[in-house]
Amino acid sequence: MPWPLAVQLLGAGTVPWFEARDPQAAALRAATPWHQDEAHRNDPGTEYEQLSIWMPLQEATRENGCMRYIAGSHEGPVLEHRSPNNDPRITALECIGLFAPDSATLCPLPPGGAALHHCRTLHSAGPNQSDTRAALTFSLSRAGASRSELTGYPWNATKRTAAQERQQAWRIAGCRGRAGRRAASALARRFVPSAGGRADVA
Ligand SMILES: O=C(O)CCC(=O)C(=O)O
Repeated sequence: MPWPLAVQLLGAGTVPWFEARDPQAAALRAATPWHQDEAHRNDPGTEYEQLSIWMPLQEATRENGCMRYIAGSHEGPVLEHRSPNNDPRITALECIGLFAPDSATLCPLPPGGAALHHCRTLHSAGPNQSDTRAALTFSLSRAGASRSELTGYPWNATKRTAAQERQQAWRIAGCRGRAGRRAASALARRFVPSAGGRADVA
């Protein structure tokens, strides 16, 4: 369902970008910081056409942290962001650019409802003061035009999240694996079977 909807809005070539579950259970009462999803993009050189579909798994109210949006912000630039508490291990970003949080539109939703936002829409979710709160986010993106002058957002250069560490470890392991395979086939080339079937050094 989210995919055809996103294709209608963004056009052909729209593909799933990420899915997330936002639990914000009772133990996690803090608000989701104000941010623009595009600030998370770390694939420089292209324009972004991305939208997110946020679906609460129960009624979303002010008390359990419904979404809130700054109307019209999708038409502006990506404002400055940083890692919350300046901690690069945190995946979230918070907007530290100039905007008026007091002008936010709250978006309570009934069960089964959904809210859509563009990747430049400034948004946040209020703190959860209830004992249940869960939501799903489906984010979809269309390949934007190539623009070499778009060099990426500086706050992403210093991120060191657990996911990035895992990816890095996986890449290193992958390289070792390839290097290992190259070494193995080089060795295999040096050992050619002799007429008697015994492997000899060539
Ligand atoms: O559910 C939340 O707390 C925030 C979700 C969000 O920021 C998003 O879907 O982009």
